[in-house]
Amino acid sequence: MPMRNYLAVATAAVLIGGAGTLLVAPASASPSAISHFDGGSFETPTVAANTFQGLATGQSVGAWRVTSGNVDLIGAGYWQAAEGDQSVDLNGTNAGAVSQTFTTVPGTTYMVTYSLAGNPEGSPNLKTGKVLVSGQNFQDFSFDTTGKTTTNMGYVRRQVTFVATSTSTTLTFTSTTPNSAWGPVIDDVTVKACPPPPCCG
Ligand SMILES: [Ca+2]
Ligand SMILES: [Ca+2]
Repeated sequence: MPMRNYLAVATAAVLIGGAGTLLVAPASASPSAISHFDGGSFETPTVAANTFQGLATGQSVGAWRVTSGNVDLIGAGYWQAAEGDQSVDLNGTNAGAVSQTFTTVPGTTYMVTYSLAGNPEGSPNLKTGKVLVSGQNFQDFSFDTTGKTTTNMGYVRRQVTFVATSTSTTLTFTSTTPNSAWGPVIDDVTVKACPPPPCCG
């Protein structure tokens, strides 16, 4: 078993090395491939079914990072996800935020779409939060959980567009629901570069 693992790692290293050689070839390539937007459905890491995991500031949720307070990563079956199995309660035991930094092309318009609901298990009924782009407030959102349940979350689809001003952009979802363990819920975040106008209907 240990030897098999060793061989697998060695093989992977060789393959990565080969790909690296190809990437290096165009000497004039732009210098900024930090990352691409990823993990918008919050499916990794996998949380045990019918449970959730609290994550504090500085901890990772796949490609995201908790950047203030704390959040809960909700496992399959605990409540309905908008896409896949998992979603995020932006209030862990109190208001939190998740952020992701990804590569962008300055001057290009990007469309962010996401699914929004609220943790139906506690007050207040009206959950509030914000979408920030590189620290600037781009959208206030709210969701009323009146009549919603864990099996009828009532997700709505929202969108925000921004024009990139830098080779990297940080997208943040933050709760503004204070003094509560039951916050806004997000899932299925996508980021797409828009074609030249008119676009992004
Ligand atoms: Ca999901
Ligand atoms: Ca919570």
